[in-house]
Amino acid sequence: YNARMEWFAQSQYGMFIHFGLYSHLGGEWKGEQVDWYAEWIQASADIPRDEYAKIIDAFNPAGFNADFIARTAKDAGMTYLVITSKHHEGFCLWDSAYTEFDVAGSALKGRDLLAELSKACKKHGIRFGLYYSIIDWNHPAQQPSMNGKHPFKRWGQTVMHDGRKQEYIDYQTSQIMELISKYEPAMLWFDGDWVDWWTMEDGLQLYDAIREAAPDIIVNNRVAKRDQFELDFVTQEQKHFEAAFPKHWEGCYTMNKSWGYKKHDHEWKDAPTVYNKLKDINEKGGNLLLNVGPDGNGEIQPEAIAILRETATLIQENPIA
Ligand code: FUL
Repeated sequence: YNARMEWFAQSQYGMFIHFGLYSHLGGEWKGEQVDWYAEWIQASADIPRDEYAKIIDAFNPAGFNADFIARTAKDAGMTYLVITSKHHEGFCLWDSAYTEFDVAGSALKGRDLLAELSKACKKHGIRFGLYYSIIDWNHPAQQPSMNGKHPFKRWGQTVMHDGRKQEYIDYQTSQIMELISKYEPAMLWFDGDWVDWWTMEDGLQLYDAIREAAPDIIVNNRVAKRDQFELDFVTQEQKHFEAAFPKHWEGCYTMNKSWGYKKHDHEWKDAPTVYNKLKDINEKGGNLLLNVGPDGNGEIQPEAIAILRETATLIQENPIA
C-alpha cells in the first residue's frame, strides 16, 4: 500500500490537454496541411527557430476559459487533468522567470493560463497535473541533429551544443521547481525522454529532486526512460497493455488523430469507442488520460465536448467498477 498513489489508483479517468503555439497554427503552415501530429509542426514543416518564435505575436487565445474546461472534465466523470506546461516547441504556458518564450510575451500578457486552470480545478475538485517536455526545440543549448534526411528525424533527436547540457538541465530543474511552487501540481508528466543525451541517471536525479521538493507529487516513468517501469506510474501511449498490469499505469489516447489542435483532423473516436477503452484500461488496473486539443482561441472543439458528454452518459448507464 502506497498512500501517495492512492488518489491515482482510485482515479480511472483524466483529461489531457495539448495546448501551445502550435494550437494557433491548427496543423497548417503557409497554407499547407502538415503530416503527423499538429504539435510536431515545427519538425514536420522544418520551421527555423526564429520563424517559429514569431507565432508568439499572433498567439491570443482570448477564449481560454479555465472554469469551463475544469467543469467539462468534472461533468465527463474525470478526476484529474494534465496540461502541457511546455511541449517540444519550448513555449511556456506560464510566466516563467527563466525564459521570455512564454505566455507573458504574447498578447495574453497579464493572464496566467496555468494559474487560472489550477484554480478552476481546485474549485471543481479536479486534481491538477502538468506535462513537461525534456526535448526542447527553442532552448539555445539544444539543436536539431544533422542525422537523417527527413526533418522529423533531425528535430526528433536533438543534440546538445558542446558542453551545454548542464545549462539546459539547470534551466529545466529551475522551471520544474518554479512550477511546483507556483501551481502545486498533484502530478508531473514528463515526455521527450527518448533523446540520447538524456540518461536514466539524469532522470532519476530529477525524480529525486522533485520528491524532495514536494513528496506528494506523483511522476510518470518518462521522467527517466520509458522502459523504466519502477517509478510512480507507467505511461502507455495510443496503445496499452494487453493484460492486467500489476503496477500503477495510465494509457493516454487522443480523441481524433493529433494531440494538438488540427483543423483537418476529423477522425473522431465515437463515444462507445471511448467508453470501451476506458473500461478495458480500468479493468486492467490503469487510468485513461483522454486528450483534447483546444484551438487557437483556447476553446475545446465542439466535437470533443459532445463525445465527452455522450461517454459520460454511457458511464452512467453502465458504471465501470
Ligand atoms: C509524445 C509526444 O511526442 C506527442 O506530441 C504527445 O505529446 C504524446 C502524448 O507524447 O511522446
